[in-house]
Amino acid sequence: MMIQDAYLNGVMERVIARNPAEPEFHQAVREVLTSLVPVVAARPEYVREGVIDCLVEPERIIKFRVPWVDDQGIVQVNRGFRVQFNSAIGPYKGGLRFHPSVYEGIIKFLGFEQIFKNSLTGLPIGGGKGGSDFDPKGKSDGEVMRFCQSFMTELFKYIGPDTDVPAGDIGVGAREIGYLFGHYKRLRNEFTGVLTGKGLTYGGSLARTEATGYGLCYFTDNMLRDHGRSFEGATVVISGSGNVATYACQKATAFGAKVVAMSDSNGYVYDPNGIDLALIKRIKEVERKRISEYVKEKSAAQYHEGCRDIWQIPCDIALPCATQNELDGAAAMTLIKNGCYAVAEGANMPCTPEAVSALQAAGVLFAPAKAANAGGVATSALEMSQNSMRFYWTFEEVDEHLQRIMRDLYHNASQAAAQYGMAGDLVAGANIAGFLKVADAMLAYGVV
Ligand code: NDP
Ligand code: 2IT
Repeated sequence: MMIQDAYLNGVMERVIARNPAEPEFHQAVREVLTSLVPVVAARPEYVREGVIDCLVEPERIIKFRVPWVDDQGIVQVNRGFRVQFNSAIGPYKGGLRFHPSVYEGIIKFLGFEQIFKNSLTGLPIGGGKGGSDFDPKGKSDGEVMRFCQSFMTELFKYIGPDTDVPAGDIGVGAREIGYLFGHYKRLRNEFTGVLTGKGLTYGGSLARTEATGYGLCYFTDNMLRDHGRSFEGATVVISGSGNVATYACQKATAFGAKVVAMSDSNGYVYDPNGIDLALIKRIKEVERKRISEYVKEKSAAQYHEGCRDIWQIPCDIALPCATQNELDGAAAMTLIKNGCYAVAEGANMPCTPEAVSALQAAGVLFAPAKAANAGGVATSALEMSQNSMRFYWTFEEVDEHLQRIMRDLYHNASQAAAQYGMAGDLVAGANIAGFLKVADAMLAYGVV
């Protein structure tokens, strides 16, 4: 699909030529460039000064070998990445993903998205992302520890509390952050806030664990209320059963909704009585087992093999919280047919471009990931603030900041969309509002 501006279309063609075989990165860039068509018309200096050409090229990419020894004494070799995409408005900030599907294109797409998301939070954080093709599933704690230590043995050279501050993402939770932080501290002989999502005994922030899922529901609540709706009494389907999905389920339920389905990469559970979140947490967080275990203890619930069919369950609100491109055009048509009136992205880029177009064309309220899941990284930035102060806020204080950040973010994205002639289009609004702050900082620096 052509972008309706010759200059932006040329940028897109160069991105494809320079980054071959990285479809997720192309997808993320195309969406942003498409949103920028009215911006370059109104502000030609961004084109003249090369801001957009710089924006699509990472400042730095670090790629490294990660050797480690498994429980059988056999040497395993994985690949590690850190993409330091843009530091115009603050130190690089973004999570680490450990999943077998990770390659450079995935980390680039996530790092690119992170630039705009972090800008939207209103806090001083640049964009970065990292990870590895290591699969923590089925590994012992000792194997995960040895992998994390080897990963940090290389990564520590490139990060720091004022340079680059990683955090968690898929496959990286409290356990992995503990091993990574402990090793960084040992290598540098320094106790600094170099990672976020830390445990509460060693510098973590209250409410960071809950923040992405809670923030997603705060954002969605603002969007729903702006259109005369609410979570109260709504039926909700949530994909995934990890960090984001779990706390989205908790907050949606607290807002009066009934969550009837959740999933993992193998399949989904449907519980007409409403998901028992304590049971999900026990299975996924404590026992690290498959979600299919749920139906062994819940006779009214059903398990279906295959996670993608979760969107066939009728719902009012859908919250995709698992992974990229998990909700395609056909799934969007099914949601529309079943009367779904809102979709909010908890995962990064979970809806394909075809799904987004179909949902928007049908008048379904659509909250894009950059805006809707920004509560996680925003609270990471609050963790950095607390580390700098060497002081901690209460859960309620952090949660209040988070609620205000998500409310402001919703209004900023809405207003930017309206200002550029696309009222109601939060995809365009989030891309434009996120872009403007970063682009103006880049303009101020000149060519750097
Ligand atoms: P977790 O590792 O805690 O959970 C991931 C969940 O998604 C699991 O249920 C997992 O199932 C499922 N999943 C992973 N890969 C696939 C796949 N290829 N197909 C189907 N299901 C899959 O990760 P998070 O909850 O942290 O992250 C979920 C999403 O949210 C990601 O897109 C992430 O980038 C995004 N995100 C996370 C933030 C955070 O603060 N953690 C912040 C903002 C966005 P299984 O157990 O079977 O692997
Ligand atoms: O996608 C994301 O925003 C995250 N995984 C969280 C990043 C962070 O630095 O907290």
